[in-house]
Order: sequence, then structure tokens, then C-alpha cells
Amino acid sequence: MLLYSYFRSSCSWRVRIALALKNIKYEYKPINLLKSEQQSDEYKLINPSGSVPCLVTKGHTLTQSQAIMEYLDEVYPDGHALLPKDDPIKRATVRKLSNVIAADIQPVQNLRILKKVGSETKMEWGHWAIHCGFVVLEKMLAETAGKYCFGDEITMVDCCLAPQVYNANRFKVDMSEFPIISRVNEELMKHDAFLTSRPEAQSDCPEELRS
Ligand SMILES: N[C@@H](CCC(=O)N[C@@H](CS)C(=O)NCC(=O)O)C(=O)O
Repeated sequence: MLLYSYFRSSCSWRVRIALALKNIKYEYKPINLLKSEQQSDEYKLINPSGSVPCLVTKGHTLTQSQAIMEYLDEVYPDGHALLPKDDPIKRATVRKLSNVIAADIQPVQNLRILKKVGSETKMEWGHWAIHCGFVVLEKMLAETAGKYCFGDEITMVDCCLAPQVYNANRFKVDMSEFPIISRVNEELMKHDAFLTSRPEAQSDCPEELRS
């Protein structure tokens, strides 16, 4: 298995967490977003979207982090379950929460949008996008969270949450406004799968940012 990734990409981190939770070994292929390697003709032959992550497995090329995580869940059912197995309503709820992050928040603060917005306003823009989304998510988690976003088991939405909180910190969102999100994130960041997959632990993380 080969994962095209960038250390700071929140969407790539989601997949790295899922792979780690399921104990799946993979080769890591860095795509440097700051050098626009995602826009190269060579990479666009692999992923026409010009974005990461991208997972190559069993002769197939998969993109879109949520599709990749659901694929891993189906093909590796014996590992940690990313979606509740017992109830379609529970699965729909986890997908709903994941989508608040993956469809409503991250796309608005994605690199290409920030470039379009311009360097002077990008901090304010990213802050606004994440803050608005977290207001919604905090209310939803009040109904669903236990130790983690959905009850007491780590699910796909947790794979989305920790990377989005990482982005929130980069955009200086005051996380004290979001006690449930903060508490769950603190819990997640104690877990090995989240620690080994974090940006600072990746091979393409510059030396000065490593920890
Ligand atoms: N919906 C896609 C979004 C992928 C995405 O936006 N990736 C970002 C990094 S988190 C990216 O590659 N951005 C590069 C760009 O915007 O040029 C997914 O979930 O995988």
C-alpha cells in the first residue's frame, strides 16, 4: 500500500490515523503542497483533483479521505471499526459528524482557497471557517459524545476531528469556546494511532518542526 500524503495535510492525517488504528503498514510518498507538487502533471495523472491524500492499493488508486477510510473499514473488518457495525442510524450519525468537518469546514479553509483569498486575509478567513463549523459541531457533540465524538469508541469522525483541531490551532481559534471538542481531542491525542500519525512525526516534516 502506498499513501501520497503531506505532513500538514489534515485530510492525509485522517487516513494515516485510520491506517494506524487498523495496524496497516504502508509506504509513505510525500507530496509537498507548498512546492505545488500536487499540481504537477505527473501527480495529476495519479489524482486529477491535485490534492492529497491518495492511496494506491491492490492495483487501485483511491482518493477522497472519507472514501478511503470507508474502504479500509470494509476491507479490513477485523481491525478497529471506524463505523459502528450494529446500526445504520449510528453509521449515518458518524458520517454526518464527519461531514461537518470534511465537507463543511476543511474545504473552505483548504490551501487553494486560502491562496485565492490572499495572504493578507487568509488567517481571518481560515479562523472564520473553522470557528463557524466548530460552533455547529460542538452542539452536535453535546448529543453524541462520550469519551470520543460518538460514544466511547474511536470512529471515523475522530479521525477527522484531531486534524481539524490541529488546523484550528494554526488559525488561532480560541479552543476554550469548544469544551467538548477540546476534551475529546485531548483524549484522542493520548492514543498511539494519533501520536504516530501526527504531522510532527512524519518523514517530510522539516527538522525544526519535528517532535
Ligand atoms: N475532499 C478531499 C479534500 C482533499 C484536500 O483538500 N486536500 C488538501 C490537503 S488537506 C490539498 O491537497 N490541498 C492542496 C490544494 O488545495 O492545492 C479529501 O477529503 O481527501
